[in-house]
Amino acid sequence: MSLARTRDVPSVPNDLQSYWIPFTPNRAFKKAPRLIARAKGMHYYTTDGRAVLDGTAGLWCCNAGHNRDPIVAAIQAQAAELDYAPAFQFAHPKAFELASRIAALAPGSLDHVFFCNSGSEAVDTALKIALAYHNVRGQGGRTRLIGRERGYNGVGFGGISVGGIVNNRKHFGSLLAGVDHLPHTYNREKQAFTRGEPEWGAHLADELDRIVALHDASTIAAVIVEPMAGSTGVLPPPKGYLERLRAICDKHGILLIFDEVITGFGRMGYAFAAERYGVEPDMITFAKGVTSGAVPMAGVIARKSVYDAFMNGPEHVIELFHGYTYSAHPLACAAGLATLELYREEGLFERAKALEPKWADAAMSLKGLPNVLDIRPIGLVAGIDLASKPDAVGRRATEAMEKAFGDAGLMIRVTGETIALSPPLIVSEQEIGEIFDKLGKVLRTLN
Ligand code: PXG
Repeated sequence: MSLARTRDVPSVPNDLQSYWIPFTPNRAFKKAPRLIARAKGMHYYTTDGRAVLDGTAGLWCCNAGHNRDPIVAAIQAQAAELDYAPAFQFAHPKAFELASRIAALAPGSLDHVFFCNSGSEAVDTALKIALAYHNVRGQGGRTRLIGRERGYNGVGFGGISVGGIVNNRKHFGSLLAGVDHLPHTYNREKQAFTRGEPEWGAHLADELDRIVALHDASTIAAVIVEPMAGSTGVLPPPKGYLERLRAICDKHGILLIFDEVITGFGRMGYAFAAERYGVEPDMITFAKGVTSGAVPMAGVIARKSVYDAFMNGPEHVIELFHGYTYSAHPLACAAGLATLELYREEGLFERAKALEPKWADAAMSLKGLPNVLDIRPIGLVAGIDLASKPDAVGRRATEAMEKAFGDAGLMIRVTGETIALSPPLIVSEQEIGEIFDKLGKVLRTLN
């Protein structure tokens, strides 16, 4: 069957059936597909040639804009020079170069980089490093992992266990044992229409003390939170919240992990949100923006003290039994180096910071439109909550996404009844105006 089939392949029509599309209602999509053929700068172009303004940097990843010439050239040159080198027991020069560059961007003593290929792998890697860290230090009883409600930490078993999204958890059995969750920090009554970090909510960090009192610190390995929760609808941290989490972790010898898969590489106006908040976690997970989405790449940045804890014992023995075939893949490293250079040359992190007030003003201009319940701008991100139709949660926001793409020529992202915007950091002031004009028009037409 297989040989005959292989020969037949050229005559098989290109239909929509075989591809099982991730995180997508497949049957509805295949009835009315949204297909993207190419991209440049701030725009996507559909297969029928329409330009679509990218309000989301793909899936929060194309921070430098699309198909930027220096990144394209770096990937092409790398593909011609070295396709692949074994990631274990061997290495190639660009892996070291990129690790050094990332370490230089990270705050304080976060200075060792472990490479992965996706945010999900980065999260599971950080959780495993946390468990192993305590183990090698003689505290193997520290096995509990603490996440947060409404957290999105990818789709690996570790990530969905510490994550706080019911749909990502409910079909997949009992997940990791020994996990607990902090409460999320969103309260519409106290925080609606806040620009940036809300005043209310820092006290919710103290829930960690309650969790420690319940389980005892000697059983807890790590706490993982997104500094700004992106996927579940843009939840900025309350003022002082992350500082308090850090202090409680310090008090009890618990590692603090910031999941910066979305917040890293300029999204919050800094290389990492840790810098924006002046809070140094023990590990940072990153992905997406490191290559501006051009090649899959991710990783964990660990503090020197975390790395050093493993560097005991005989020197010929592997210190951490973990890694991926494609850790630090040459194409990804080349793309990463070119991307970081572009961020530096064009000052894109600083640019995001400078644009933040204008971005927030533009986002807030939607206040008062039909069904708009809250708007949360922070960095170059905004979450816009819509009122749900009775018995159809998420339907109104999905209609907004369909109309934005189909009629208005605007890419937006939807999660539940929240619209999330996160344009490439090259967005101009005029394009910011365009994004919210187009979205405003769409919101006025929804029923
Ligand atoms: N952590 C965080 C904080 C994320 O946002 C992941 C881990 C997992 O990354 P990978 O590369 O395994 O997908 C993410 C991913 C959305 C959306 O629209 C968000 C993500 C991915 C796809 C869509 O909110 N975040």
